[in-house]
Amino acid sequence: QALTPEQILHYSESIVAKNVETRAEAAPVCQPGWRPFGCKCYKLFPSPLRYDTAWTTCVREEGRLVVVDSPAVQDFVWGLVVPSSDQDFWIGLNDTTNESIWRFSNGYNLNYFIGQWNNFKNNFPDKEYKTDDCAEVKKIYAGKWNDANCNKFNPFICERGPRVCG
Ligand SMILES: [Ca+2]
Ligand SMILES: [Ca+2]
Repeated sequence: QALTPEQILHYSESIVAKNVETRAEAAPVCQPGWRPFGCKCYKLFPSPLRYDTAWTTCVREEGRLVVVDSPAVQDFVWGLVVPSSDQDFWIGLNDTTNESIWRFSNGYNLNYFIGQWNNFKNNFPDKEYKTDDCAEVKKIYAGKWNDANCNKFNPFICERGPRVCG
C-alpha cells in the first residue's frame, strides 16, 4: 500500500529530526572557553609558561597538553595558534624521560624512526636534540615542530575529553 505524499513528508521529517538529535548527542560538549574538535575540547592558554608548568596547568584543568598525532589535529591547532601572537606553543610531546624517545602526553610513543606521521621540521628533531626535550609548534617554521629547551616560556594548548561523544 502506497504512502500518501503527506505520510512520506511526515516520515522524512521524523528521520531528519532523529538525525539532528543523534548529531547533537554525538557532538562533544565543551566547557565555556573550550573549542570542540573531533571528540575532544581544546583551549589555548596565552600566558607563557615553562613546559613542566604548562603540563601541570593542563592536568589541573582535568586535561593534558594537546596530543597532535594527525594532520587534522595539527591543522586545527595551527588554526587556534595563528591569530593569537608571534609566539611558539608547547604541545604534549617530549623526550624528557629518555633522550630521543618522544612520548605524547597520552603516554604513547611517537615512532618517527619507523615513519609515524609527525610534524617536526624535516620530520626529525634537530641537532640540539640533547638539550632540547620539549616539542613546540614554531611560528617561523609555519607550524612545524621544533624540539626546544623545556625552560623556555611558551603559551600552550590543553585538550580534554568531552562529556558526551558518540
Ligand atoms: Ca632531546
Ligand atoms: Ca631544537
